[in-house]
Amino acid sequence: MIQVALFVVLLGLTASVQANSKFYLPIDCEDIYCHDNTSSSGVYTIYPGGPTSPLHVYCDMRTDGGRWTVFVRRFDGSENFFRPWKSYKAGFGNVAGEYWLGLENIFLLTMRKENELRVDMEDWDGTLASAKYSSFSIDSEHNGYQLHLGSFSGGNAGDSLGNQNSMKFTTYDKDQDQWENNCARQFLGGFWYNKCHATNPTGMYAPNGVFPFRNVQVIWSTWKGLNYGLKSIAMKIRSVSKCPC
Ligand SMILES: [Ca+2]
Repeated sequence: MIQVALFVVLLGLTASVQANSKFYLPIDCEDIYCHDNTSSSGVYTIYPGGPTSPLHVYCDMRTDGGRWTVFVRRFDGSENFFRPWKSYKAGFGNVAGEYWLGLENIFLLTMRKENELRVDMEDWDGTLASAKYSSFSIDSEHNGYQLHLGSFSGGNAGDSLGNQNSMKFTTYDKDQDQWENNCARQFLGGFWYNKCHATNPTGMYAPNGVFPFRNVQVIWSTWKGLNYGLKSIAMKIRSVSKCPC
């Protein structure tokens, strides 16, 4: 009788867990993929800041095994990225289009798990390139959202971000770069600028790659040089320990 009762209790517990599983709160796109590995790329809701802070995000579920949480995406020039600190902190844009996820959200995401970084880009001939880094995290606002980047781990675009490792974030109204002037103001973005940059993902979007001023475009210089504005770029993170699914 005891065994039967135990079995019934266990059955009840299993049913309860299964019933509750549809109320799961994913921290990132990896959690969504683990919950349903047939998920396609698109907009999802994640909860890196806890159950009362839903956040819309674009998940890349296809590239290189998928599970990528995208934190910046440019591809048509529809969004203005020359914005102040408060915008870069909170995030802006449309997650179905061009957007910046927000430094506070990126901080929460990279605090929860150990992540790697992937950057995907495209030129105006439709050629694709990428760059990967073994780890990626940022500090809290108290420490200027300082960037902590691991080693370059591959990709035909080359390493254009390594020189900006350990930099704090700079916007036109908050100068934390290593230059005597303000890199964000000079190069029209908001980023982890050094003195100043070899990549400028939040820079001016230049149709056909052409823009009369050097370094201000959406560049990844080790691939296309300092004077070529890319057609698209996306920066995305995922956990380095694969989900058990
Ligand atoms: Ca400066």
